[in-house]
Amino acid sequence: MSKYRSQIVELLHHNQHQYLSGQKIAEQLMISRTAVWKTIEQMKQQGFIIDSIQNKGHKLKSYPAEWDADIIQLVTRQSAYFKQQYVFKEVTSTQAVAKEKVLDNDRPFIVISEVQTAGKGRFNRQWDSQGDKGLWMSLVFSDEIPLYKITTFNLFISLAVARTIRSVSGAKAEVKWPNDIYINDYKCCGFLTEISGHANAIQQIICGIGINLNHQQADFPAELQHKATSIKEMTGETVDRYAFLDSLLSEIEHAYQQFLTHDFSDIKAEYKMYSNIWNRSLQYTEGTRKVTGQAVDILDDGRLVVRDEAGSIHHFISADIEI
Ligand code: BT5
Repeated sequence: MSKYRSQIVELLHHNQHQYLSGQKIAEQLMISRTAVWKTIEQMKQQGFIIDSIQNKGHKLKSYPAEWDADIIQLVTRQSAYFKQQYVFKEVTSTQAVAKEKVLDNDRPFIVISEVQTAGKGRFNRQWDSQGDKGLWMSLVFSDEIPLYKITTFNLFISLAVARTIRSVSGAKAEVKWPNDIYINDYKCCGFLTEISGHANAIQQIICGIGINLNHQQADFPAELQHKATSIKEMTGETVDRYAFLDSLLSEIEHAYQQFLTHDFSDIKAEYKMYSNIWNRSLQYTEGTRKVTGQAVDILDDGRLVVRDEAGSIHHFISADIEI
């Protein structure tokens, strides 16, 4: 791969509204015009759509369908928090890779993969993660956090994901307590939070997020077709993965700072407005406990309060809810 690729990607990325001449690129990077031309030809072969017109120059029209490490680096470079990213074509699970990397990395980082061959949900369930359709990523947060706070982490993050989907696509994304995002009662995102630390405090949070961006219904395996959706399926518009990632990271960073410095009670009113479980009778399962009833509140520590059909009150830490 050309050693000038990342610099040329950056120049074209920042000048998408205009043609940049080979001469200008060569001068800016202090390289030969032949090197520019060769690199651009290589990029085209790798899936970049670049309009090249003689005497006018080159204009980037669209990105490769697969995640491109150079563009991810440009997007994540805006991040005030995550300073390192690992981009893969295929892994078993970004969560598994993040857990390996956390052993010798005490700074916040991101793991993204095009495909996961063994993406996982909670309790070792499977997460369907096909190539070039979604965003499969693990975020590693690295701060000393008192143990009692962790029960509200998912609530802050889910609000950030729902806000991003709404602002980028206009789709009415709703939070399904404790760790899913739904659109029109179909699941389009799930996440999984794991922690490492010692007896009194958490040192790292490894948060795996899966978001269906550009699937069509037929792309989902049969068993998911009646319950999964993607943003594109709901809006009809293809989601620009890089713009989405950019917005998502800034929403998540903002939510994470809020999580560190505020209590859940400060965002509870907004969280409740984004939530899709109120005023409906649903089935709640936690371990062997099954309750049918209506959610009536969320406590400040993140526990859900459900009133069953006989009027008794139940508290849940992390139930599965059938919608
Ligand atoms: C979750 O678990 O929803 C957490 C999913 C986390 C996935 C991310 S992707 C990046 C990172 N790396 C990983 O390996 N995992 C994380 P849970 O609440 O247990 O829901 C799992 C259930 O969701 C499955 O049993 C299916 O019914 C359903 N499901 C599986 N794949 C789906 C998909 N792509 N879209 C919607 N629903 C899906």
